[in-house]
Amino acid sequence: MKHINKCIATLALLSSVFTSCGKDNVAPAIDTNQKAMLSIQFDNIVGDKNLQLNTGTYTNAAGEDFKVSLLRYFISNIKVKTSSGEEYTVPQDSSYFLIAEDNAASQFVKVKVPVGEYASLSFVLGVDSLRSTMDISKRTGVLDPTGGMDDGMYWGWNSGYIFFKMEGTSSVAPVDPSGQHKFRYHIGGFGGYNAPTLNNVRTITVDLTAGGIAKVRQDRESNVHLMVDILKMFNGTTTVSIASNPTVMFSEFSTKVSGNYINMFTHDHTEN
Ligand SMILES: [Cu+2]
Repeated sequence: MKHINKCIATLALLSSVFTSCGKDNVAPAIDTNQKAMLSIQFDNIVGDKNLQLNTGTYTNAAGEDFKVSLLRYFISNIKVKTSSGEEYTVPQDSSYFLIAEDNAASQFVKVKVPVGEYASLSFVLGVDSLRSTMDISKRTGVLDPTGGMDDGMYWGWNSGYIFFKMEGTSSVAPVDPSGQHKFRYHIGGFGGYNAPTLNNVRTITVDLTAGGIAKVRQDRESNVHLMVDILKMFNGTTTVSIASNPTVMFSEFSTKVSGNYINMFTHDHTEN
């Protein structure tokens, strides 16, 4: 599978030397004066298959075939926690990332955290309401709605950012003017003043104990390898059918979609 190749690539990148875990079982307290890089990998998959844009054909729980042409989502507000419960919040200004399936580098989120051992991490899928309404000068980089963001992840001041965007084709989707059977899921909504009832800001917590805790040290880059199963967007509490809902944007039904995709993230392993 392709994600294994990615792992190998990651390992090569890290050029880490594997050593045994050692016997120091007592986790030291985190020291915010001593920071090192932590990498979090978002490996997009479809069930037990790697996601292949445009070429891969998949089937959802409704029995509908589909292909994916575009996948993008925002990850923000990252926190890490030690097994003893000490939590560190990455400074918010350095905590917004846009994961794009067509941009391999974007799938590795790099944050600086105190040297330490982390047993869980959490993040927001989307952009919090506070940042969504901040002055434009505070929304730079991937959040800049004016320059650089040619990927259409912004609806406008009142509606804010699109948190999760997946598009593709399916034989059960209606034919659009281009002659393609297209589906479009553009999910956002930060609970702001324009639509106070629609809020798709979702916080995801991932436990790392089973797959390997992250040991953040100087001179190394621990990589937490997450699997992101986009099939979960269709298959969950609500069975999302492409035939019934080929286009979901700023509507009440979007909360059903985000209620499903909160379960996309699982920890596979950690390269320390
Ligand atoms: Cu890996």
